[in-house]
Amino acid sequence: MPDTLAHEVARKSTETAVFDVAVIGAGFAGMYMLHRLRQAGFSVVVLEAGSGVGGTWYWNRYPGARCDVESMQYSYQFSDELQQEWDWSEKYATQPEILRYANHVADRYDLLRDIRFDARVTEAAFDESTARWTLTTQAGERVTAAFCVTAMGCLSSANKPTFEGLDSFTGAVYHTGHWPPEGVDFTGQRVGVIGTGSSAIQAIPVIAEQASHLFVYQRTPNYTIPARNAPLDPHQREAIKRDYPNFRQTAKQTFAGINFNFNDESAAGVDERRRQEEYEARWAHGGVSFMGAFNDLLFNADSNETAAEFVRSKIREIVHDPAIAELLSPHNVIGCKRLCVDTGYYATYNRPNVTLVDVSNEPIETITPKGIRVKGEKYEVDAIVLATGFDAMTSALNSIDFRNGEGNALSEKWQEGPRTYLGLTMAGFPNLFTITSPGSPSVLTNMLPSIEQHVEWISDCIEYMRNQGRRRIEATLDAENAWVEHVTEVAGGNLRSTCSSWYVGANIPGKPRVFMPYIGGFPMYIEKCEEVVRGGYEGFDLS
Ligand code: NA7
Repeated sequence: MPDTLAHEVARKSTETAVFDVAVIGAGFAGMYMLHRLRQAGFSVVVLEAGSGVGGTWYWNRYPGARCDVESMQYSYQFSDELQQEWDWSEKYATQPEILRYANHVADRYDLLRDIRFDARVTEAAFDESTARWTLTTQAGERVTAAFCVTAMGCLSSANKPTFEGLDSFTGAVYHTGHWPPEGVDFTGQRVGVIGTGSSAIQAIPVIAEQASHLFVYQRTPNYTIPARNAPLDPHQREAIKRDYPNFRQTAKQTFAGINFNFNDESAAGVDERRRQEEYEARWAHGGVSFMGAFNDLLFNADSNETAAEFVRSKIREIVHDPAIAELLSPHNVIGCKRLCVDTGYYATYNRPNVTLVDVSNEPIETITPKGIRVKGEKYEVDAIVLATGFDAMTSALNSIDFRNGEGNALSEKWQEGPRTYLGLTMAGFPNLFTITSPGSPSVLTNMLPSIEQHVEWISDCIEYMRNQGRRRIEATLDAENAWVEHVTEVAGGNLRSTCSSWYVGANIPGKPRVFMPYIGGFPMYIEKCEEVVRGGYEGFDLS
């Protein structure tokens, strides 16, 4: 451990403040990392680009923003008092409620005193002679720490495609992932939404109710399942709370770390009547558990097609105009891109003030001062909403100039795609830990338990080093190579690696095509992490 007990200098000082651990990001990962390390007696600073806690839920304030994991599961479990005292109001929590929860946690554990807001880290350099990281923010503030932990989220770096003429547009332009905190009232406005991913699918029904006219520019349709959201029944909520430890434990034993009813029959092994019955029940229940209808939906293309066709039949049932229904119907593998969850999405296209514009064959031609031009046709709009997603999983890390002791950049190491050991560390970058990075289950699981598992692993590791009198830890290249090979091999057997999704970086021109998250399942991943610890941090050099 570092020679000094950390001491903080005044924020505006020109001196470099000294800590045991520097954490980047104050979302759910950074907040728990701070709490856990502080409990273990370490001095910690958290550097956060935003002006408040909450990460994803701080930035994504677009209309209709909600979590697609049920609220009783999308919450911390590290403290039973915390999970007992908080009452979620709906089956799926809204963004404002999740942000209130994040602030409640920050207050409850007195986290704010160690978080520096409006502090965007731009550089991080490791010094071999001291075995310490020095982090520099955009404002020129510097901190040094024995360990650096990144907690920047997987979907935090907005993808803003370059549309010709966008700068000339005289109205307002918003990105769903950087929504103004004060909100936007579209009443009486003509609005253009570009994109039909998860964010757009949540925002479109809400914007359509406000706008005088809504134009939706769709390049690729997506599958979405009704949420069937409702206020939480207090009796049900209390029943879960009484059984919370078991409830959480069962969730950890599932592939995605989420409790939902998984049917262990194969779609290929049952008849059409049985398939329809199961799909109907799942459609009526709502949410992502639709993909748990049969056990082979992500492994057998024919089985998958039965589920896909069921959703298309629902679209045809809901949407009155058959041509619009066809345009809204995806023909790729269902669940390959992340399944969306909506409230009234398809029915929104029956409204007279909503127009679906197909940009699948010909992209948006140009943005003009007054609107959007597609195939020679001009659509006058007052505001444009870019619901164009994120440069997922790698961009937040690559946006910081991480340099190791030899001056080599992390972005160079990742030029051909991300390479990590367990999605937690990288060979060549000592004393650097990354929470829910590529190579870990992260976005394929319920993020909260995944975050907690990473935070606890990292914290235990740093404690172990202190107890053993070690100052430097680095993943070996062999261990990293073996893990990357394993991650790639597991992905190969799953239909999810076959389509052009952000999981493989396909939404960003020029990004290397690598299936980034680990798709071996949460239990298998936890077992691997624990095995590494049991083996005395197998695959790491400690000195
Ligand atoms: P997504 O799911 O990446 O969706 C982005 C959407 O924007 C998608 O429909 C894209 O079409 C569309 N897009 C991107 N660039 C363009 C251009 N240049 N022209 C037209 N349309 C474009 O992001 P979300 O924010 O909705 O959701 C991200 C995750 O957050 C989601 O998976 C959940 O996990 C929560 P494309 O499909 O690329 O043709």
